[in-house]
Amino acid sequence: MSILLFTFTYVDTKPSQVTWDEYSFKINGERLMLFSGEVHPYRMPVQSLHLDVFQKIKAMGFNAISFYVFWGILEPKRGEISFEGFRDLQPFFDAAMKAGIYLVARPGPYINAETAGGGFPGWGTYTPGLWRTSNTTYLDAYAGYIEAVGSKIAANQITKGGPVILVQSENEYSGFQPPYTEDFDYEAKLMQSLRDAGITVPITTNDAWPGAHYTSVDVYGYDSYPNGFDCSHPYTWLTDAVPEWLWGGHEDANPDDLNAVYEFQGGAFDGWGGSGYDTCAILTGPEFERVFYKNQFAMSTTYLNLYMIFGGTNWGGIAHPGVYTSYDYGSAIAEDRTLREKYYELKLQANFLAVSPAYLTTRPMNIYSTQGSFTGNSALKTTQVLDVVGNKTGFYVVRQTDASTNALQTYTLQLPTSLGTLTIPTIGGLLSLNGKDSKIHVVDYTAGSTELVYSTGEIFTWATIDGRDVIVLYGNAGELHETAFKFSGQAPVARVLSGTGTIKQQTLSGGALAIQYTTSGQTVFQVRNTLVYIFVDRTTAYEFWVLHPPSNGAFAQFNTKNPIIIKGGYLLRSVSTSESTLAITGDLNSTASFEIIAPKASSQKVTFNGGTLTLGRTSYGTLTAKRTVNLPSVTIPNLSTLNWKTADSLPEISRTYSDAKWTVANHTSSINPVVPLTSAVLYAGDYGYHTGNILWRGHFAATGAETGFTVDVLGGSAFGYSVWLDSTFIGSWEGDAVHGEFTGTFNFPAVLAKGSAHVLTILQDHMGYEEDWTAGSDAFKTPRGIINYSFVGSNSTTVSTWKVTGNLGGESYVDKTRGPLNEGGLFGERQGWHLPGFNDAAWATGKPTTGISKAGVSFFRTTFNLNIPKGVDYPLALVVTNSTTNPHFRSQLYVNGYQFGKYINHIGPQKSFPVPQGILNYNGVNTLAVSLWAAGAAGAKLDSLALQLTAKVESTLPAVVNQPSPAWTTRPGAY
Ligand code: IPT
Repeated sequence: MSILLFTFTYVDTKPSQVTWDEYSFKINGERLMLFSGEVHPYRMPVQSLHLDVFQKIKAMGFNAISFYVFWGILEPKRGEISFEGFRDLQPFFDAAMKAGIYLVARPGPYINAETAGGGFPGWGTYTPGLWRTSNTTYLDAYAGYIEAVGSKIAANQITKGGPVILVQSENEYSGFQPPYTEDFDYEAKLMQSLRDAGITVPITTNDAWPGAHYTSVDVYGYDSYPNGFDCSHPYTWLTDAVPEWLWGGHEDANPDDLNAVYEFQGGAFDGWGGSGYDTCAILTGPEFERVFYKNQFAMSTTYLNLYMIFGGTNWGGIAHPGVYTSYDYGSAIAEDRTLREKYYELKLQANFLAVSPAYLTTRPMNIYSTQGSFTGNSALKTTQVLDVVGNKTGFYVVRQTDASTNALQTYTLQLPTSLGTLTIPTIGGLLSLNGKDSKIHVVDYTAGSTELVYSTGEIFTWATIDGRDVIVLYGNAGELHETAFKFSGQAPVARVLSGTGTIKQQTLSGGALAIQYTTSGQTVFQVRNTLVYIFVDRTTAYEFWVLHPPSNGAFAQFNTKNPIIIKGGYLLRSVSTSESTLAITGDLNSTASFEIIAPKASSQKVTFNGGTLTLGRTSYGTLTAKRTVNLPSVTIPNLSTLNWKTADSLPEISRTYSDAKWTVANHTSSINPVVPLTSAVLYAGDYGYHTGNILWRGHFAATGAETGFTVDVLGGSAFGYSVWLDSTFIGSWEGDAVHGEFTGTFNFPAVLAKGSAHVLTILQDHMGYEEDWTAGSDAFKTPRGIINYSFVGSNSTTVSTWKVTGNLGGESYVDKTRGPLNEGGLFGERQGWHLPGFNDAAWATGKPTTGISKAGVSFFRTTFNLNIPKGVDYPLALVVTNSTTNPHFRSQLYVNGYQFGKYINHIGPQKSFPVPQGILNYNGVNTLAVSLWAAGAAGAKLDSLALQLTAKVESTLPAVVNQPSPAWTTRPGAY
């Protein structure tokens, strides 16, 4: 008898490149603060611009980018997955490698993200079985997608020499529609699908709050949006908005992992009829960043992802009904890729954490005992965050108890230090904290060979350059601060080398020199020969950059060693050194005065964007240089004087129009959770039309008794519809910001002859499918179409045939380059009139600012040239003005075939539609097409339409390659 011996060896397949413990992630064994920003590849279709955005994120001191993948655009027809055109993810991965920034991939399958269907494909709306559960119909539905996208992500993992370090499973699997609850089977199966696709890096998930859902992932974490989304009250903060409870939530959910925040509010979305993204940028402005992000640092957060850092654009049909074309999000990097003040504030925080390794092994020591502690002032809360591994350094995060107050508080700090408990400032006076502000004061903090006993002035960065420690400290203008450093031997004396600031100094018993200063402008002082302090006010601190020359090898751009500190410039992207030359690249929007702190040997010569700088030297040895900005003037075409052509885009209402090629809407049942009320199912999605405008035609024979038509149409918030009886317009629901569904009654103009044949034509807007935030709700299946209808005055009238059309081809969409959501069902779109190269010679002359004089839809086309020189970044936007005289119309703006604007005149708020370079051809001809749907009998026009520069920046923007924009070709079978 033989005995079979099985030896089970546990093979740890988890890669050594990404590990973690209760404090932080480690990459290649090294702890790091992962400071990350959210970017969505599909919201920036110009793939060559990813690198620009990534370099900007990296220049802030961030080291990671988190991104969603939108299933619905990759698999618009079940089983046909395409990465064509802007959908190819490889340029996104490659840009991250070039910028030297890690990626966190979030492929869903559910993503939310204010994206149509929350990322689910349109065909999901007629696929049976509950989605976001372990129902096999759903598991089967996503299998192909996860396999395809998973393997693309897998090929770009850090283990394969790529930038991907983490992969998220699901998204906010946190809320469940009763009777459904968290489906552990689904959770396990989805993770397995990701593993099967080749994902080996740690799998994460983002609970909507620390509610301990889906804790079976490797590194659980949570989301937080403490200031909410009401951008119309941008100065209103909740009084208790600063949430200490998140720490306890984290400790309950996953005490063995770091405190990871996979989404923290970086802005806010804005909906139809909203107040606009400038207000969202105020709601989540620099004050918000200081208070709320520092509160996360008070809870030892070592993975922090800001949603969004660059929002981009809901071009085509990307949006769900809750948002409009812009997805600017009020983010640090605006939709036109310019930098908001928020960006510069983040740069201060990210750089501090990047040079504070002691932070990576901290614990908050006094959660819920923060009020009044260390300051004796109950109007303040101070969290003590101690390095419990190094057992030396402390971080004291001070903020207002009432987060919403604007009142200034003064205080002293009683802090335990290596020199005993000190009352700071030790030289007298008081510290102060503005309303809506927060500071991190450090204790026993190491900066090179310098030991700071404490510093109330916040640290921007420090570096040891040529054997000398340079520390950059900052505070609000006019604030009193104190910083003390240890010395041994004879007490040194600090002396001011430059600047208008004065200092007071005093030695402390135990061997420390305390220096008191007021932050304003820039002042430099020196202690012995080895220590240079630069103290600046906040806005001066904004001007500083810390850059690292690339090292060698595959991950050269990820280098964090050999920092070079440079003051000046709108944006500094990179430094490199070769022999004795330091090469800086960056962008300017005004003349720059640089101050460069770099090793002497490698900065004998300094170039900026390739041109040699004339160098000066400060008394304390740093380099100075001036560089005038070069902002060439350009001519932007005046759209109102161009030759415009126009054609009717609603021939469907003419007597001679044939709908023979339309889809017959003849289904008698639907799996849709919204149970059909009509005998023929009139949900556009059930017939494969999932985006843009939808047209319905109902053929009926009159009884002679009908006096009108009542119809209940569902399209999503801000949708509208118009109804024609034969060729006669009988009315519209023009839409408002609130209604996603509306029942309207439309009177017939005259009695219809008994037995006469008629057709009702209904044009409706489809605002995108709803999200599916609550798992088990199947809310994304909410149909778009006709929910119910009846004839007024005649119960017996029946529609003999309903027909429907949306975009040409439906799920077998025509334009594989611009993707499945770019075109809707307007006649002009089905014909390809929005595309470059369409021959409009036979069209009439007519401008969108002349418009149309009746209800209906018109198309307008023109072309123009641009000639914008290289070396600048001059973003452009199509700008409309708001009309009050002809209020009810909807327009779509197409640039070189890409739909980059959906304007609803009477709902708003968006009037400026940024169109990125690469969609716009900056050196050649461009085609602009405009659709205009007038919902009232009087017609409508655009009051104005202009192409405008939104900024002028001299730039080392990486070369922009125009996104392919295939020209019109015959569309076989177009109707
Ligand atoms: C959180 C989602 O995860 C994200 O996809 C996005 O929708 C974001 O919100 C808001 O912009 S959901 C959270 C606000 C409950």
